[in-house]
Amino acid sequence: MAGRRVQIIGVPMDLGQSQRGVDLGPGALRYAGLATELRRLGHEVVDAGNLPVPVRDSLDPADPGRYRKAIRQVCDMLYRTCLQARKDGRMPVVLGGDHSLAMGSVAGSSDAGRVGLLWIDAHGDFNTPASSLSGNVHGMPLAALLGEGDPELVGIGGSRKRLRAEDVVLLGVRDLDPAERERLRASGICALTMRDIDERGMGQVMCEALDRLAGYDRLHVSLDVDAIDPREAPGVGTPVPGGLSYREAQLVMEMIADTGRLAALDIVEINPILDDRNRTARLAVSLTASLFGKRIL
Ligand code: Z70
Ligand code: MN
Ligand code: MN
Ligand code: MN
Repeated sequence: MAGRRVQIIGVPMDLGQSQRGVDLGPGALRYAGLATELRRLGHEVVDAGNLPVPVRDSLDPADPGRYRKAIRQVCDMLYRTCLQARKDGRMPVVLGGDHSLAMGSVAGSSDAGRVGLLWIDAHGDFNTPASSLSGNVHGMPLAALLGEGDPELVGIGGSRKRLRAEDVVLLGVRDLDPAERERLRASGICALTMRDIDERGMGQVMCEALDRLAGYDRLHVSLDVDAIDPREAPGVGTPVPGGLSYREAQLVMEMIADTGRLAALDIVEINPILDDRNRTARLAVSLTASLFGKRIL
């Protein structure tokens, strides 16, 4: 795991949801020392800065499309940036921003060939405009990556279905909208819920997750920080009780690191305005260190 070449890409986008402050996530992660920590572990890190993202206040708040055009443009740009990073031999580490950015980053990963996706989230993010109660695009990116929902979103990075259900494992799920839940059940996606973790323990649940992704040389990890319990990670827009403990989250990262197959990482939905002295970003940096090979012994 040591000696990876990493490219940090900030995406200060808050257009996919309604809470203000998620656009400040990239800065919070940089302040918490993300690059320093990765370098300390022996990785070579380039910070490419932030992509230009329209400031919400500069857009029409009554937009019936819920900023979908702007989100699409940002995701298309992120897609191209991730492709270029890989051409340069660098692993993208994408700092959100809200989870709608994954439509761009995962599209970039899937362009390089088969990729297994581990989507760590309290939510399913498997809504379409028809199933969504909120209309918020950050509840839709996983569906769009499977080719479902608004063509504007499905078409990010060039129109095609990016993933099949069997390429995806969801981890940490505990909050689904009614129609989203039925969609997820019908999809065939492997969803490992908090109940699975409670019954079987995180070690065994992660063994199953990695078994299911065993056939993939490259793993994309999309970490929505609201997967972690709000007691440890209060700085998120939609806290849901009963999440991953600090130790469970670290174990997830350590077990992925052991595969040696990490190909890309998103860290999304940190809201520094709602946080307690940047605690949530500091936790995310600590988890990233485990994912990049930091070991206890
Ligand atoms: C809800 C919706 C969501 C993240 C909240 C919530 C979606 N299912 N995603 N926080 N990261 O609005 O679609
Ligand atoms: Mn999410
Ligand atoms: Mn979430
Ligand atoms: Mn919810």
